[in-house]
Amino acid sequence: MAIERIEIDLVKLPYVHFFETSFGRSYDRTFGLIRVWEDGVCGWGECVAEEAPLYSGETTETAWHVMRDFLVPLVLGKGLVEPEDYAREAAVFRGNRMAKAGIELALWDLKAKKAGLPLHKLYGGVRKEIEAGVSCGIEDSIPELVDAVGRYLDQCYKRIKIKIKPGWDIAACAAVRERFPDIMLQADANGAYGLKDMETLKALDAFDLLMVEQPFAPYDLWDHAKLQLEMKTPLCLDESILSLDTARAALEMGSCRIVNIKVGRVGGVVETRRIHDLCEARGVPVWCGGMLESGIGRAHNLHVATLPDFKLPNDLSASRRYYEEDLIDPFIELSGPGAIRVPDGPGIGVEPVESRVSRASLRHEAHERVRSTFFEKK
Ligand code: OSB
Ligand code: MG
Repeated sequence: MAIERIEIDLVKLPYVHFFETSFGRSYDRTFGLIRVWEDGVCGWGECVAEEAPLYSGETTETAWHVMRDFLVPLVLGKGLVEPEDYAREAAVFRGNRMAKAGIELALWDLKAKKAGLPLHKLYGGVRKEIEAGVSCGIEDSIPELVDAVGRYLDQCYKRIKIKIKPGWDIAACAAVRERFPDIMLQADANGAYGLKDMETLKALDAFDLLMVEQPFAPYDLWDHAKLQLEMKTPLCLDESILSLDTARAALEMGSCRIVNIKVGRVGGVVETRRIHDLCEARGVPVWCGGMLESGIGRAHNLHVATLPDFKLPNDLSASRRYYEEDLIDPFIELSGPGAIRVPDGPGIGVEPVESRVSRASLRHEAHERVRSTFFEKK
């Protein structure tokens, strides 16, 4: 069989509360949704590229362009169905990993649905519940941050991550740690620091953090290695880890002791599993990062986080932490203190609600299987 039809949507959802990082503040999220159809069965994927090229060089519009003009024709033109075949063929195109991952995720969901299995079974996952965590943005004041952390703890989250940037770091960590001496706490800089900030970063050792995430720029593995030598807190890399090769370089250079894996950032589940297996073999724990996904991307993340080396709490929270009305039914909720049960239905195991998707959609395209001269020339 072959994929007969691919639909792509550009969707916009408002956040329940603004989300601010060292990149700036946002009030809503625009992202891609992908549907692949084979024989009446639909696989769903989410493309996590953001509106502006801040976290990554990709944007919603570059991802749309790459999906529509290269990846969709590749799948339809070559009759690809298997996610591994697609990943191998899509690798001829450089970069654009979030665009690649969005389509690969849809193919994984389809494959699992055809097999009647939840994705975590297909992946060889080892747990029924994953450890949840919440990522707290920068607030207008430190008391507001401490209050926000307190509310998440009241909702039974067990691991809190706070965003830091120059001028919102030591005081923020000190205030949260003073009010909540025993919680699992970590900090994420999204690459906002440079070598001149070594002393500030070293001072974070005082707050008993689980890790400090991505202090320096994505390409800067070398300076992370220098900083890690001088800090007792483990460094974790997020933006730097783009592929198996960058993960291997980071581990061999000593740039981090923990790896954040995001399926979108590394280009799909095939590459995710390669990175996971490398880290596991080298005794380096990983955890699943988030991109404020809707329930569709979030459900995909839940399944990925069942792999054995996902040993630290993930940036995976309930639907209501992000959105008033998530796109799926039922919403994702905590199943117990600091935990989320992984859905057990076929594929992602949650139902996207088509009416909510079309209400949130800014743009929709459907592409049918036609002969592609672009690929026939090769
Ligand atoms: O650095 O982990 C990050 C959101 C958008 C872009 C980058 C990051 C984040 C988050 C949100 O921290 C994590 C989540 O989805 O809960
Ligand atoms: Mg991060």
